[in-house]
Amino acid sequence: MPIERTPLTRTPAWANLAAHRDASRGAHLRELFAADPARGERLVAEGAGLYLDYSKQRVTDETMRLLVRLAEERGVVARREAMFAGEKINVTERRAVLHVALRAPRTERILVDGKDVVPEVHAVLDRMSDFAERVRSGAWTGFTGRRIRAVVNVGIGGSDLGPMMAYEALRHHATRELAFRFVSNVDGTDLVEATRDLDPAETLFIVSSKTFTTIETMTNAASARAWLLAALKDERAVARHFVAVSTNEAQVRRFGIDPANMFGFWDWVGGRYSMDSAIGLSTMIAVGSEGFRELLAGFRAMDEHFRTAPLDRNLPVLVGLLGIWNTDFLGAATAAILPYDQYLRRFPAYLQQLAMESNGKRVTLAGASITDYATSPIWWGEPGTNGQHSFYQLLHQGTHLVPCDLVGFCRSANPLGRHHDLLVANLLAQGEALAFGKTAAEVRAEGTPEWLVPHRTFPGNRPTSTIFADELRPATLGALVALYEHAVFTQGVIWGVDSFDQWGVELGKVLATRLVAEIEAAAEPAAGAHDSSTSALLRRYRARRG
Ligand code: G6Q
Repeated sequence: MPIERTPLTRTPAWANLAAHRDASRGAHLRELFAADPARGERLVAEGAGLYLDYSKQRVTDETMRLLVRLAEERGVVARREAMFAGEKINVTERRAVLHVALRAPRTERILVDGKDVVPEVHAVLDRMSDFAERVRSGAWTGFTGRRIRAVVNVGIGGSDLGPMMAYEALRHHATRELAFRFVSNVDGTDLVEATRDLDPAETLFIVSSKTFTTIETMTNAASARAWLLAALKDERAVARHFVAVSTNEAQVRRFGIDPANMFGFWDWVGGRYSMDSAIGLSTMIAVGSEGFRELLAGFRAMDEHFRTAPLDRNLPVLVGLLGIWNTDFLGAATAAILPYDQYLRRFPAYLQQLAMESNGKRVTLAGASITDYATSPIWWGEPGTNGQHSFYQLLHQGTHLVPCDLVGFCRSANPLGRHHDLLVANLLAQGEALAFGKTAAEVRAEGTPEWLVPHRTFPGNRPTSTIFADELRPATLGALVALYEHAVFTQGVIWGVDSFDQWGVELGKVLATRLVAEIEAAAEPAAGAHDSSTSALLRRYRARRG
């Protein structure tokens, strides 16, 4: 059982940060920039092709020094090394946490329980490459000999959000010869709509499930199988139209998928950290083996940066620490991710799982309740500029403090007239407006009537970070995802939680299993089986479901 360390809020660094916050309360970003003309060039860091400008965060050099001290006191470096060394840092599940091994070069050695896992990683990657290229070229055909035209990934949570986000993000680099669909919800609508216009003879299903027991995925996969067989009327068709990505060979076999068509991974890859494992098979089919390897190289570049850059210039550490500052010292309950790139439109959904399932915890590694500090903020977001015409009002003038990460690219994948300049102008303008606002004096100077002045005033002092990269390529996406993976890791170490378990999703699953039995049973549910609200809803549903 892990031994409790000094409680976070009793560490010297935490106390110093709280005192520093109290002493510097009121310093507005307007003043910070006015007092320090070089601020916008100094409070920046670069790594793995990403440029981070955090000068519009409400921090000073002293804040950063104290935050780095906090990372040191909390043992971020030792924990990082333990992760890279394959130690079982997921303590509640007694597992190593080695998504970094998924992007390690062939020459590296990473031991788990005395066994080097790198050769296995590359063996799977090579099999994936072979399969992906056969699907792309048309060499892999469906049961009737027709080439595959549509790839449907069936998975949920970590087995869906990563591949779905990556496909959207890399669409520009993806083959247009194939359609890609992602089915996750147990709501039959998801599968029905995804397959409605597809031809079963030309459709390949990738059943992605680490455990191969997840109710949503198994239900969707069974219905997909029935859809296929209704058209092709031969059980042997399953072998040509279904492949599996899983760690559970026995279950894959039971489903009827030939283990020769199974791509494996390992218990040391967490679901939300698995988009660069075989779970990325759909991504590889979309962007090709080379594109996927470029994606891995981007992840790897950020891993190397995370491992070697000094803490005060280390992007994931900085992003993690700024999040702690905003959440725990400035009281921000949420954080927004605002990608100024349409291809990243599902990145907020991906990041929600990564951050909130990892650090949405209320006990420490040793099981002590966390009562005097906040853990993960609520992440949300939409791509710019769309959000500007909806919720940005609250960001600028609402009563909540919402730190934002603005993500943008210097070159567009689809240069079209002035579009990209307009897009980037908006990104820059929002960062500026959020930081500096518009004072009442400025509003008055425009001749605004006095009664309207408060409405037109922008307080500013709203913190943002800007993440800029040259262009959105597979390597950039890898670096961006790894940036947030390691930022979430850094925060988890500081908050003292297990970032790699997810016990919080269990209870609902157990209760749903019981409820589905009660919904489908002939007999009325026993009186008192549930609270009065659930019982009444259950009775109403049974009476009306038709
Ligand atoms: C992620 C979670 C969770 C998981 C899904 C799917 O970290 O563990 O989102 O990925 O529940 O699980 P399977 O891949 O086992 O179907």
